[in-house]
Amino acid sequence: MSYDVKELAVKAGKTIKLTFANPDVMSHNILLVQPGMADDGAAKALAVGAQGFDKQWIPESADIIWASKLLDHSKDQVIEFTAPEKAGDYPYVCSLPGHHVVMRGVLKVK
Ligand SMILES: [Cu+2]
Repeated sequence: MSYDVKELAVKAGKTIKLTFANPDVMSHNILLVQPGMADDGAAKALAVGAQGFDKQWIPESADIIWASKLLDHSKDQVIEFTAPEKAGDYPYVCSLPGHHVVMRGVLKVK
């Protein structure tokens, strides 16, 4: 249970195309959040509680820059986004309960 890519580097403001594929038997997602907000995002996701799977474990939060769908085994999603204009380390995390502890990485914006 982890992302095979734990660090990505991109230039600020560039258009990025990212393919997120899930070869695992469990479902996973990926959320890009503001610097330092990985644990907060995961905590907010946990608070979604019983509605978790309906909401794909994506909480409402201004700190979430984008989120993938909840991907089942062997599914993938192409995510196109504009890299943040502000340089920094932007964490990405899986918001399913408990996953964020090990399922996380960093998008380095330079
Ligand atoms: Cu996960």
